Amino acid sequence: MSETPTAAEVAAPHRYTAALAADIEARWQDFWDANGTYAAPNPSGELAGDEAVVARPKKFIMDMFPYPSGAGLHVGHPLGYIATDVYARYHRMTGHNVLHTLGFDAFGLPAEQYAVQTGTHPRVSTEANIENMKAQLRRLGLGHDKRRSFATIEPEYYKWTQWIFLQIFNSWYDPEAKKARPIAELVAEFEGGRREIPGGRAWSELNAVERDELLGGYRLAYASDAPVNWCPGLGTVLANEEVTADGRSERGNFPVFKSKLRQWNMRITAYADRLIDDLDALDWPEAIKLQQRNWIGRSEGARVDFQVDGHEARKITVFTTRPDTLFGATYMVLAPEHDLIDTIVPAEWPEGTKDVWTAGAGTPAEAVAAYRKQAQSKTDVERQTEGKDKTGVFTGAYALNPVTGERVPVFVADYVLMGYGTGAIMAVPGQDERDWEFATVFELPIVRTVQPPEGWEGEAYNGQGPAINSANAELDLNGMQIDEAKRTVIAHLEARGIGEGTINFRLRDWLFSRQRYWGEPFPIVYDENGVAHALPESMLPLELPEVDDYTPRTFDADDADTSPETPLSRNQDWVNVELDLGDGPKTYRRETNTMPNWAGSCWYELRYLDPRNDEQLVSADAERYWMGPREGQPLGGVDLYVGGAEHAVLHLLYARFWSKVLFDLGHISSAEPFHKLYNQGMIQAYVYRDARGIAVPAAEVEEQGGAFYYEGGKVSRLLGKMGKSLKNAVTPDEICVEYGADTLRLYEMAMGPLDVSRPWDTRAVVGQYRLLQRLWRNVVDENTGEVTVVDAAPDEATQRALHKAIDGVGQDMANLRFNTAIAKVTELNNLVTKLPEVPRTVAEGLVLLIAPLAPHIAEELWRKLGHEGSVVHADFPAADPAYLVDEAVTCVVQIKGKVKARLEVAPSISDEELEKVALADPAVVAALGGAGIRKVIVRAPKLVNIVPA
Ligand code: ANZ
Repeated sequence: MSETPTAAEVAAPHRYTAALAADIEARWQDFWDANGTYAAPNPSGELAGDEAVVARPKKFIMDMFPYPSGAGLHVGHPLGYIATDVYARYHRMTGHNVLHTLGFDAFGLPAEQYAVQTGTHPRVSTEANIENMKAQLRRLGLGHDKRRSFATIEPEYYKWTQWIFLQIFNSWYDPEAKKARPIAELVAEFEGGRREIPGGRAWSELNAVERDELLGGYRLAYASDAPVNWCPGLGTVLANEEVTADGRSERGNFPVFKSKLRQWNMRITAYADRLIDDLDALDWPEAIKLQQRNWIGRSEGARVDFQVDGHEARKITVFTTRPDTLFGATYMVLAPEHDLIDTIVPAEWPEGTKDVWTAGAGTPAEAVAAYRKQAQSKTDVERQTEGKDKTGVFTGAYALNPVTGERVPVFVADYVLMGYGTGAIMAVPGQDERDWEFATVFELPIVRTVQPPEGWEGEAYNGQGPAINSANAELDLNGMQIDEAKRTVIAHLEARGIGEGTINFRLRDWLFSRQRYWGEPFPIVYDENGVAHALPESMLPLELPEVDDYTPRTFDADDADTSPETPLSRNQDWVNVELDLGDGPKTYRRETNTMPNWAGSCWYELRYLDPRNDEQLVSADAERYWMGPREGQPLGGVDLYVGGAEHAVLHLLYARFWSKVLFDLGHISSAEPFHKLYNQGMIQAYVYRDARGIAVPAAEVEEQGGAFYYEGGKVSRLLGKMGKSLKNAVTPDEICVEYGADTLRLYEMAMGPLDVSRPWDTRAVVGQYRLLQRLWRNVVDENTGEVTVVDAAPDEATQRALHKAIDGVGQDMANLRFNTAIAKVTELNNLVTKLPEVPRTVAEGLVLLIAPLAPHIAEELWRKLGHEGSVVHADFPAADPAYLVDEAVTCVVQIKGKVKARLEVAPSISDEELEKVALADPAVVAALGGAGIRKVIVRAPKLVNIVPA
């Protein structure tokens, strides 16, 4: 935009231009801030407000809050923010109390990595990024209640993240009550002898360490030495959800290894059933529900114990979904990480060992050790890939099949994963494809236990059919179909105490510690015995200490034999702390891991409700009002949550889990955080690459005759993501300068259905700018700036067009169809442009319809039209149903081919109805003169032909 006015601007000084838009937008943004236009009142407390507004139905409309990246926003980011804003504005205008705000998810790796590169403290860079992003967002005219905004790095916020951690740490899941309960109640049950302690000892006989271990097996947050995903390249461990399908870190793309490290976990698996079942009550895209169900992965089956031959006290427990195939279990497999291996491996290869079983090793121990080493470097996915040659070694041990009594060899093989079921399987090559491949390579017996169809040969059969080869003296499955055979076997095993029906989940507990600086410190200290203690609430927040060196210790990305070193551990002054936790002052060691960056986003919706409360994480009143259960939302939750589909199993699963724990413990009334979820599409952009495949700046590419050139060289063009690294980012700031925020908002909403990805095209933005220019001209004289509307009533056709638009736009907005809403507004606006004079009611209707989409120009015009208040709280117009019925059409009534009457009828009239109306018409009655009727031919709605008798 040039500073000097163009000829057109001189000719028409009051035209809607970018300069005028900038002026209007800045003024109204200031007005909104000064007047708290978007402040949503709570029913009580610090944010209490107008009772009449509180009495309205509520709408809590939320975006997935952003990570304040140093790159700032490109035009792809605000797509969802604009959509929720339009939706929120529409609901304000239709009589709702609307809570809409936005905070910042500000802990996380990028700030830390940037800090490592530049030496800037992560807080400093993060706060600067937040300021930058706030300015960018303000420019878009988003109607946020800014009193409710916060960043997760603020100690006043993470105090409550830590507090929730302690709630989780101090509770256990009671499978009978099917809910979390305080750990103190469990201790009381142990103490009072109402609950048996495994091993049969009394609570009073246990020392502190034993008690801690016992309770650790119940707590919903617990430390354990399980194998975890260790990423030497990042210097931290990662949750399963943060590891890609090919076994690398989602962030940074480094290799990830299974390594045994003592880490904090969240017992999310206790909630597996409820996390699946409660999906039914949620209004979420089916695809996301399915992803969650698959991720949780509920499988019904059985656990079966196999006695290890020659080891009275040792048994191998397997999980199987096909207990009916037990007679066909001809060998067993343990995962390479399985604990039992070392205890069952004999010194020598036993008699009968085949050469292919030993991998050429001299002893079973050597074979197993070498095989384990090799397996460690493979990812779970590589290990499970179908069609891969099956590998493994014999452990030298045998187990006894509990129904055939046969000795079956026990192998170690990496196609069995430690993290699933029991980490051990009974192998049934007759029915399982993987086992068939393995049995073939290792020359193991194959026994079919389900009758395959005729001609089925050379491969496993996993279809339906009657059981065969499945009988002993006490149990006969032969002839049974699979389901009946399963039930029968399970009953048989349960009666003998060697197995039971069980449900297994793919979901693992959530690994909750990270070896990073930039995260929430754990409110945990350890005593001299290594027993973990919760810090008392009065010591929260436990602030992240200032350190000189917050660099995480990273390692050679491929070196699995490393272990993490936390930045906080280098700070001994902070680590060692004298505390009185009730038994006198003692020295404790602080936990030096930090929480994963998911922690802050697990509960932020609750804090929006009551952001400055330092007594409670949220007041009961505010929580019940905004989130509580109601009709159609039996589990409560946010009314609309918009964000990308990439969060299907991370954030959305974790947040649901935390909600359920808080709900169980009575802190909140909503068992689900997000009632309605909507995934917006992505804004894509063209990526131009040179001959080497390197992205070149998209803005500098020129098109000539259908080909693309950069600095004279030909480049290729493909649709891809928008972003700095692909050199194709367009910022909202540039578009605001060129056209104004209202145009940008309209363009983003007009690009297509909200849930569909769409390519950005800067050249097309001007179309929406022209819409606003025409709207402006329909109300304001471009030369004088005077309002030109007249008080005359609109004609019938305009009235119909207006009410049709009102009806359609309202429905579209209520259903997030903003692109079609804009099409309807455009159509009406174009029609109004052709009127000789614009009636006030039509102009006002147009302004109100566009107000949620283009709020600044709507405010300006509303004010110019003489209204005192803000258009934000004006009523959205209501359509008059009288104008919605279609216009009448003329029907010709003939008698013997001669026109006798013309009738005005509805276009949708039926043949029967039309015939009745025609025969009752006075002109027709007169023309018939009492003659009878032989025949009536009806072609609704246009023609009735009567043939008299
Ligand atoms: C015997 C059997 C016979 C099996 C048969 C399948 C078919 P889902 O449905 O995914 O739960 N399995 C159990 N634990 C395993 C582990 N840690 N790593 C790899 N495989 C494992 O699959 C459960 C089935 O996968 C189990 O049932 C077991 O093989 C295998 F005709 O047992 B089955």
